[in-house]
Amino acid sequence: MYLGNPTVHSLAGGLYAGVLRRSLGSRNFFTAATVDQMPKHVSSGLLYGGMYSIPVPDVDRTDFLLILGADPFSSNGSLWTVPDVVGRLKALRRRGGAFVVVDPRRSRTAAAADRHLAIVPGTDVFLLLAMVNELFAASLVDLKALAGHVNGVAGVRELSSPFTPEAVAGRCGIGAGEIRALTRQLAEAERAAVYGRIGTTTVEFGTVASWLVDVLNILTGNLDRPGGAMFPMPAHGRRGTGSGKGFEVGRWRSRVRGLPEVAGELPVVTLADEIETPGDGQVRALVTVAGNPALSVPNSARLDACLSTLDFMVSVDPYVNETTRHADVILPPPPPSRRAHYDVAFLSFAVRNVAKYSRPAVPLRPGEVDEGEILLRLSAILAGAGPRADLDALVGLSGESELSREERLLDAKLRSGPYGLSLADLLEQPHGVDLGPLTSRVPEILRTPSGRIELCPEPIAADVPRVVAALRRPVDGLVLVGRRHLRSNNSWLHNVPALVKGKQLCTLLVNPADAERLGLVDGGSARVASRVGEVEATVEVSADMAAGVVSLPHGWGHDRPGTRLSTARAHPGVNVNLLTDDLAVDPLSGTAVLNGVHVRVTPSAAQ
Ligand SMILES: Nc1nc2c(c(=O)[nH]1)N[C@H]1C(S)=C(S)[C@@H](COP(=O)(O)OP(=O)(O)OC[C@H]3O[C@@H](n4cnc5c(=O)[nH]c(N)nc54)[C@H](O)[C@@H]3O)O[C@H]1N2
Ligand SMILES: Nc1nc2c(c(=O)[nH]1)N[C@H]1C(S)=C(S)[C@@H](COP(=O)(O)OP(=O)(O)OC[C@H]3O[C@@H](n4cnc5c(=O)[nH]c(N)nc54)[C@H](O)[C@@H]3O)O[C@H]1N2
Ligand SMILES: [Mo]
Repeated sequence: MYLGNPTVHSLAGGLYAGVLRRSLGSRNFFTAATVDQMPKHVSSGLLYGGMYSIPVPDVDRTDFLLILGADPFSSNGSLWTVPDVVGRLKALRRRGGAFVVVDPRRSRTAAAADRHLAIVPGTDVFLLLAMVNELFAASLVDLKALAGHVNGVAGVRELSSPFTPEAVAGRCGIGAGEIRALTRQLAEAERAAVYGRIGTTTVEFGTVASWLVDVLNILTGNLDRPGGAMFPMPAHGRRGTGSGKGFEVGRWRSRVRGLPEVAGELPVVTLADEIETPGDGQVRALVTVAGNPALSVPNSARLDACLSTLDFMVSVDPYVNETTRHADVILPPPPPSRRAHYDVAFLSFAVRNVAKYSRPAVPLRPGEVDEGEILLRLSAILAGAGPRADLDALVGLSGESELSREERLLDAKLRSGPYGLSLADLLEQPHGVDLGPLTSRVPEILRTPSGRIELCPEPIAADVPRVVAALRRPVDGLVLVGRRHLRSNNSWLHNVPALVKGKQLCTLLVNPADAERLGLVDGGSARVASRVGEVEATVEVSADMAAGVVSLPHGWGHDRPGTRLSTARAHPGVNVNLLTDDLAVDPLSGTAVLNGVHVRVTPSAAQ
């Protein structure tokens, strides 16, 4: 089974993804997390004991924000539900605060920042380690209220010792003086937060970099306090007890490549191996829900080819697209206007604690089946209970109610939640209930056996020698990174005419000096090649791109036969994942390296 990104956008996905997984009863379970945020789950799991304990910048009360590898002006924030992020970051500057963006591209967010630092892709880990090093060297460490709740500070000091600002400057492209100044600005701000996203997770050292983001927040006393990085408390969540079992990875390994399990799933970079390789346990059938791995997974040409060899495939998806064209059966969910919504996933990462539920704006059409019903029937079939099983029983409900099944489940979660709300409360306030600004949660949120934050977890310490070795590796050649655009969302909005008209979105951004040297012209065509494949892309020469780095967005390449996406087909773009490498993974999280991919770029004959 493969669960894709919109699984976390729907109430059905939020309530039933776990039921589906349990019903499958197989270890061949994959999600988009291992091409996305899994490093953050692992670092949070190791630091706090819970993989969903991910702090978010308290943007409305902070004085200084350091953003790495994220472009919230385009993405709207990620693992950081921050409506009107543009307005909120403007307000931060108006009240005298500042924000700095670290990104190899002058993104929309970087252009609006107080400072933009153009880093070499994949090297945030060095910058962050040097900042930790400098905090200790300049005696700027101050845990404030966290003192007494943190183990392992001395261990972190030792791990950071080789990474002086001078040692990393040449490697990450940011001067030692700049690193010192940035560290001081972070440490001396009244209230500050560090935030990292895609450019810090889908990289060679994704877990170590994700961990360092939190280490900086902790060492400056900014974790868990107003204006720092705080843990939301959603209305459907549960308060913790202050300690627990902790978090472990690698409880089992994948059959073919021996990659470790993370959070009960296997890295999606190895799905093709599991389909291709004969033997006991070979994957011969596949369920996809809200996913388009034929475009979204590295070396996707290989996975795409594998999908056509399966004995059976069923997809829950509204489109016949690059992935679902291989399915024997497609089960289409209704569109957002005809479904109920409560944001199970995104309210857990919101900058204010809020709760909001909406019933379907318009009813289902005759014969249409709600996504919740689709997912539960599928679960019942997978579990061997057959298509006519009692679905209420499957989710532990009994008796009659005027509420829908999803409403009953949500009601139960709200009632046992921290605010004692009920569904009726949310129905009474259709615009949402404001539960106030974020509040401090340490130590209640911790689920480590020690009941403390484990700042220097053993699996991470064991990965740092790999970082030390990489420090000595020379920087050479061109590297490829990704980007997002406001008018697009992964692969699934390109069939909407209003969103794809106008300027072409899928272009290869190239720095003017690189273009000149390589003989590329704006609007011309370039051949981009990597270890695994090549594509021909339209060139956009742009001074926003750092020299030595090129950028292509993902989710494009809608030129495959057998899809039914007429609008997308007219604006196909190219699939960047024909270039990304399925052998390149962050070993601690099994997450793909999608940024910092070595490529060769030449003018194409078509030019
Ligand atoms: N090179 C590169 N690759 C990347 C990334 C990158 O930055 N660079 N980003 C990665 C990231 S962060 C992610 S999250 C993944 C995404 O990877 P996927 O989740 O595999 O891909 P999406 O393109 O999001 O496809 C979503 C699918 O869900 C369907 N869909 C839309 N709405 C619904 C719905 O309500 N219900 C159901 N059942 N289906 C729906 C769409 O038709 C589409 O088929 O891609 C990853 N791949
Ligand atoms: N409009 C829109 N919104 C979206 C999406 C979308 O496709 N479109 N996708 C959604 C999804 S699934 C996700 S996961 C989120 C992602 O949310 P973000 O992480 O904010 O995503 P991006 O806009 O891709 O920003 C990533 C930035 O990292 C930079 N970068 C690349 N490599 C590196 C590196 O090595 N170091 C550093 N420091 N920076 C690097 C890129 O240049 C880019 O500007 O967005 C979500 N929101
Ligand atoms: Mo994502």
